[in-house]
Amino acid sequence: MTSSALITEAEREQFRKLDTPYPVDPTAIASLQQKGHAVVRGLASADEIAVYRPAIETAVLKYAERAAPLSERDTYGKAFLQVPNLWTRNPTIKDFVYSPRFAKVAADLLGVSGVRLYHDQALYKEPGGGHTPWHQDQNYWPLDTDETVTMWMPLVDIPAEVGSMTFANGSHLHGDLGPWIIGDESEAAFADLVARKGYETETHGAMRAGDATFHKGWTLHRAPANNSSLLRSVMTIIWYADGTNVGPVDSPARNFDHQVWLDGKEPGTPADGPINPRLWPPAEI
Ligand SMILES: O=C(O)CCC(=O)C(=O)O
Repeated sequence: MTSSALITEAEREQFRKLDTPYPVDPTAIASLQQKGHAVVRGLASADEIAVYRPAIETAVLKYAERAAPLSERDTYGKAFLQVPNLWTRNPTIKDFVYSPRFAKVAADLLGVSGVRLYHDQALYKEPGGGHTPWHQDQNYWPLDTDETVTMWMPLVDIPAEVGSMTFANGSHLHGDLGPWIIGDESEAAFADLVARKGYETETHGAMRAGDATFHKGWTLHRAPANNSSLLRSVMTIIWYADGTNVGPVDSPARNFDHQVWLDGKEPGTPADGPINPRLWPPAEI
């Protein structure tokens, strides 16, 4: 059974849970730890993606109706349509984001016993969409840990000419590499830093729907422009190690995240607010 149009209600229910285990290859764990990123192929099947993609796509395209034309956006705005915390708005997407399979893979890659949800976001790079500038995610996150990870999963097959992200190997081992949040300045400053420090760069290239890359919060990364006619449909989920405290709120970007994603909880107290559920181990285990 391969065509989404042929999925019965019973099969839809079966694919819905995304709770069957995925044994993580030790080379992927070593790659995440040493290089700061890893690829995990076939983490979700084509049939599973067929269950979730319509719900995610509908939410993103609804948001896109309010977006300015590409030509009127800045570099960050041209990079993608960014729609966060879809799980709070749609029960089907909640099943995807709450997937025990995905959360367990995140915990295994990080080498921790449990993870909490930071947030999800759809990142759809439109045809003609610009490059995603070099940046470090954790500049935005007031979390008192380095044990953070993002899953980046295409919901369509992505050919090499569209491309997936490029990572600077080992950059996560140096923590905060500069104050730049994503934009023209971060692209220029981090491109210069990658060249000066001699970081090797690596991409996992073409990806199938349901493959995923994982990268740590301090890993420098970027993505190429989309010069094709394909809508690059990607869903992401970010987790951090269970037991993490809220970290310093020391920049406007972190102030925003603190209020929106961490319920404004006091720095130094557990990051366990109402929209940061522990997803591995699941509550009943
Ligand atoms: O999707 C992209 O182009 C970039 C994604 C990204 O930067 C991230 O998931 O941290």
